[in-house]
Formats: sequence, C-alpha cells, structure tokens
Amino acid sequence: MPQMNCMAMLLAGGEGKRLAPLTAALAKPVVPFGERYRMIDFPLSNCMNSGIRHIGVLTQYRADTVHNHIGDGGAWLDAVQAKQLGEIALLPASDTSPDNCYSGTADAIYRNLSFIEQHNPEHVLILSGDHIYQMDYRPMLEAHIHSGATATIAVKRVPWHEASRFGILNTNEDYSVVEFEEKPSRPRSNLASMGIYMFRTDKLKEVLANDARNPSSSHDFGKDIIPMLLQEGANLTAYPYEGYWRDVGTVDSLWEAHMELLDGTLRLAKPEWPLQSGYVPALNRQPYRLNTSAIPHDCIVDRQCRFEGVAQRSVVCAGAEVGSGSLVYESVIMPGARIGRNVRIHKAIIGENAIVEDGAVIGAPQAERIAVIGPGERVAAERKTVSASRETLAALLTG
Ligand code: ADQ
Ligand code: ADP
Repeated sequence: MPQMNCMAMLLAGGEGKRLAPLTAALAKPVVPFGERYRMIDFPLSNCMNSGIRHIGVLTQYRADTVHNHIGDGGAWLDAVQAKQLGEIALLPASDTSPDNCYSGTADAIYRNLSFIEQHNPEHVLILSGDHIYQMDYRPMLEAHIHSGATATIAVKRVPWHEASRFGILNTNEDYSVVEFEEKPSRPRSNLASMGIYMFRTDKLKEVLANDARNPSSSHDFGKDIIPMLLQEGANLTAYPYEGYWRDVGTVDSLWEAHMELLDGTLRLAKPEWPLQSGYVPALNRQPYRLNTSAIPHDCIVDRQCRFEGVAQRSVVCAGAEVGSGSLVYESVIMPGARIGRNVRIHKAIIGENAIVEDGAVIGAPQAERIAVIGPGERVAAERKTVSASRETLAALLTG
C-alpha cells in the first residue's frame, strides 16, 4: 500500500453544552461564525491550504447537522481542484460503536483506525472542529519530523484567567514537554495545548490500543493519552503557534471572537488563505437591495440580508433581517434571524432563524453576561431578555 506523509482526523462530535442554547439542535462544529461560515470551515480550509487532502470527520452529537454541512466535501475539495486526489470522509459513531457513542476523543480515533490504515500515512494530525484560526500545518509537520517526537502538540499562551479551561503544559527550552495537566484548577503556567496533535501513526495505534484496554480510562486525549505518554517517558514536543487562535466553546469566547473580527484582530478574507464553506444561505429569493451607505464601518453586514436598522460593532449574517428603528449594539445576528422594528439588542447572540418581534428588548449595555437567543426561538415584544448578573440570578433562584 502506498504511504502518504500525513492525513487529518477531525473531531466533530462534541455536544457543546457551554454553547447552549446555540447547540440545542446543532453540533458545536456547525455553529455559525462570521457572516457566512461555520466553525468547522476553519480546520477544513486549513487542511486544504496546507495540502492535507485526506480527512476523516468524526461525528456523534447531532451528526446529521455536520453531515448536511459537509455533504460530499466538494465545497472544499473542488475549491482546490483536487477532488479526485482527496476525500473528506464522514465517520459517525453509529457506524463503529455498539451504543452509537464514542466514549471520548481517543475512543473516536481508536474506532476508526481502519480508516487511517486504508491510507497508511506516516503521521496523523488530530484536530478539533470548534477552533477559529488560520494555521498552516506544514511547519508543524516539519518540526515534528525534525524533532523525531512521538507526538507534537500545538501550543499557545492564553490569558491567565482562562488557563484552567485548557490542557496546560510546561516545557524545557528545547520545547520538550515536561509537565501536562488537563484543565487544572490552579494552573502552573499559561502555555495551553491547542488540542491539535501530530502523531507518528505506529505510535498512535499502540497508545490507543493500550488505552482501550484500560478500564479506568475515560479515553480522552487531554485527560488520558497525553498524561499516559508523558508518564511512560515518550518524547512529546510542543509546537508554539504565533497566529490568531481561539477555542470558541463558550458563549463568551464566541462573542469575543466576533468582536475581534470587528476590530480587525481576526481577518477572514485573506487571498493567501482562502476560507471555504459548505454554507448556502437559505434564501430562495433575490439578494436584497439596500441603502449600503447606512452601514457603519465598525459592522460586518452580509450582502444577502435586509438591514434597515442602526448597528454598532455588530455582525449581521447572511439571510438575516433587521427592521427599521431597531438598534443592534455589540451583537451577532446569526443567519436567517428576523429582527422586527424598534427592537433593542445589546451584547447578544441571536441564533439562526430566531424571530424577535417588534419592540422587544434583548440584553443590556452594561450586562456582565452575553444574552443568547436559541436558533428558531421566538421573542415576544413584552419579553425583556435582559441578561442578569450572576448576583441577580442567584437572588432570583433563592427567591
Ligand atoms: P476540550 O475542548 O474540552 O479540550 P473536548 O471537549 O474533548 O476538548 O473536544 C475536543 C474536540 O473533540 C471538539 O471538537 C469536540 O467536538 C470533539 N469531541 C468531543 N467528544 C467527542 C466524541 N465523543 N466523538 C467525537 N468528537 C468528539 C481539548 C483538550 C485540551 C485543550 C483544548 C483546546 O483536551 O487539552 O487545551 O482542547 O481547545
Ligand atoms: P461589493 O462591492 O463588495 O459587492 P456592496 O457595494 O454590495 O459590496 O456593499 C458594500 C457593503 O454594504 C458591504 O459591506 C455589504 O456587506 C453591505 N451591503 C450590501 N448590500 C447589503 C444589503 N442588502 N443589506 C445589508 N448590507 C449590505
């Protein structure tokens, strides 16, 4: 069997509880991002742009929503004119697991080792479906080959107050990993694992087989596989990544990433790094015609939406509508959401196809938390969805 250098396995089965209610009927990797993309478009486009054309996508929670978005993979493969040379294969848990469930990220890969063996690559790149970043994986592969590491982990410094959300490492000067702790309550460093791993295939097979035999393992890369490798003295190397990268697994981080899109910290349209999407806005009508002079510079308003309100620091996605007299401030209006007239929206994420009736008020300018309206949810005018502070919520709950 011919051997290729590297293929990718993309983990896209997480439930995304911390993004609720946006993930009520949708897998986390297909939550919308930017004016017309979904999260999984980022790693898929990164693979195409890095010359990785064989990708397994592991799905579980709401698998159909990921499958619908990816289709036959043509949106990505055709874009690089390599369809005949590549493949984006959908690998749902229901195909390989007796209870239709992968028990963890390592179990998901373990159950699909035969797919990896079909391609027989020397290295396997393991990716997550819910990160916003535009990364060339080739320098990471080069560093991995050069160091001879069993596994190479992409790492990035994160703000200290966020460090306990991540796998945290310490390394020697040569970047060899000496310490790893998954989501420590008291982090000893702010060097975070990006959850992006490059493995030698033979070693990956061996470590996954060992893990599968261990009844006390939760079969997770961060909780089990990386600590186990470190304990047995394997050569683990960190690969520092300098570019923009964000795990948008929480409502706050999803909102913040959109604000970074608006202030230019994150740029999506890069000629040298095309971002492809399988997303087709559900519009069977002509694109709206609109007074484009009304759109302020600090907003992103997709061309295929109707915008008659006033917006500041906001993203209004494809197929959305915002009626006259409505004010949208520091918010994200996801695809197909319909905002009536004289609505006030502050610091909020309005889910796909949600309906906000005339006169409703959502969020508040000084709110501590981001208000979220679920996909398809209807907000009546009399409802004031002002996001309460933690203290107010606690007071309400205790009566
Ligand atoms: P988390 O983001 O918490 O931490 P996890 O919830 O396991 O990791 O999700 C990783 C990816 O796997 C996501 O894309 C998710 O959708 C997918 N996934 C989760 N369970 C799955 C399953 N059963 N089947 C298929 N796919 C599944 C990880 C690492 C940390 C690291 C952060 C970086 O564990 O060490 O710091 O990623 O974001
Ligand atoms: P382009 O020259 O790129 O086609 P346009 O002149 O159509 O752009 O639009 C300029 C700006 O106005 C863009 O940011 C676009 O998103 C926005 N815009 C255009 N049409 C609409 C519309 N119907 N509703 C909302 N915004 C629009």
